[in-house]
Amino acid sequence: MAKKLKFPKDFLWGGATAASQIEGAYDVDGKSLSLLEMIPYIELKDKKDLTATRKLTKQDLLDSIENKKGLHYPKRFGIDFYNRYKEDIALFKEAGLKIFRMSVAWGRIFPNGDEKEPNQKGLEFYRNVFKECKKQGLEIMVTINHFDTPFPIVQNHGGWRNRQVVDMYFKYAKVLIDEFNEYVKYWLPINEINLSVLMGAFFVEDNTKKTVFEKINSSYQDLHHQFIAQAKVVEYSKKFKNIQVGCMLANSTTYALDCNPINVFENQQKELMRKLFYYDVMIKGEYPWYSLKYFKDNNIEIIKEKGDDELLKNNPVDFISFSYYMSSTIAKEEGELTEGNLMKLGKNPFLEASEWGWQIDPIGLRYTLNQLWDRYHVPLFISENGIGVLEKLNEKNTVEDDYRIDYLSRHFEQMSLAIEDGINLFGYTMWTPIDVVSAGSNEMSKRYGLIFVDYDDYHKGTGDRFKKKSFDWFKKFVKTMEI
Ligand code: BGP
Repeated sequence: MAKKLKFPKDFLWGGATAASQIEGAYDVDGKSLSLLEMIPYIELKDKKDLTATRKLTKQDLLDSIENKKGLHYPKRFGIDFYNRYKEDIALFKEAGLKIFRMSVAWGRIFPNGDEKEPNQKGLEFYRNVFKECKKQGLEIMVTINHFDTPFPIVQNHGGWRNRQVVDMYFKYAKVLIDEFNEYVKYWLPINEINLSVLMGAFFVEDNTKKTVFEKINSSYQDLHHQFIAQAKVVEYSKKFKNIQVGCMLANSTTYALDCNPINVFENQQKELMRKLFYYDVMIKGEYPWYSLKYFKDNNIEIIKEKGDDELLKNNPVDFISFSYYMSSTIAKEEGELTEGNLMKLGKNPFLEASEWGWQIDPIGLRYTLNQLWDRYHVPLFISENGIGVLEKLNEKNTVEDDYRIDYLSRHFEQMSLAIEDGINLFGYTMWTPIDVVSAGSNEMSKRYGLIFVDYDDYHKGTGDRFKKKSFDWFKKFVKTMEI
């Protein structure tokens, strides 16, 4: 029997994408390459072991510019949204989406970062996309920087480590807000701010560091610059009545592996710097006490400019957004680890995992919403959630993706319960309404969409779009709230 869920009438149901994973047209109309477009597709023996895709040297990146090795760079091609956006936006509307989250490619607007004037061709493309969304009645959420910092900014200016990049970013962000505030109500300055420094730094330096967190450790200065860049966007947004700015984090929900107090304490402590630190800075507006101790203990010195503390204090975000895919466990003595993630943490014997080792935990979403609401009392938005699966079209030109319907239903149910708990959750954009190139493993095979796209890992195929079973299911769900 169908179960009817309770959601507010104006709840924003939608889908999320990112420029480097959908657009293609990497060298069209003046665009520069981003770091992500310089990572080749590598066939992995074990899909869950992503380490091979992480071993690029600076020379590999330089060779990729003219593709000296004849490799395939999937994010240069995406799913050809650059040319097919009208068709895609019409499908999103048909699927019942009320909001579309997308990102702008910085390299289309300021290809080298230091130009005085923006590239009009780039602005024109996004204006056309936004107009199309409005025509279809879709609300828009824009991520200003979704991992794809232009390579010239990294190569010539050293990336986010250089304070001048804050100015380059802010000039870019201001242009977007000035040009598009009438179309775009919701703005996310930096995607997954707890990972984005990494996505830039990963490939060009610090390849000696073993774990993701060792790398983040060495990147707190870059992160400080991103916090400042974001606060500047919040400050600027106050000029406009109709727009809101949110943060965006890769939410890491962790539990103690068991009730051994040693493990419970370990989880509590790890959670501070792994997760709450980021929210605390962006919502409470200052570096929290435990981070100061952490920096001292680890000899980390953050260079601040005069006025930085006030800027952070005066400009907390309007809402919290986060991606939620999985949860994991923490123990003092590390046990068996999850697979396929950038951040490998402990397995949970009570949870099943996707083919890429991501542990599926709908109740963890309700837990997370409760935790964030309790700590911050700021409106919440789930900006990514979904499941990546190996899929093929069947003879009826569709995909019977009951597992996706199950995944979504179970998460929606927990969201509705969280709203009944009293939490202000105002929207959800699934990752993703349409198959895209994977951010982490750079393949097409890891499909998340309600819509199947006929490209393989080497961008071979017609590129045609086909509705999966979940497409009709979602469309009906948005109308009836029935799972
Ligand atoms: C998030 C990113 C997205 C996205 C998603 C799924 O971290 O913001 O860009 O792709 O994860 O990850 P993947 O594509 O690696 O499966």
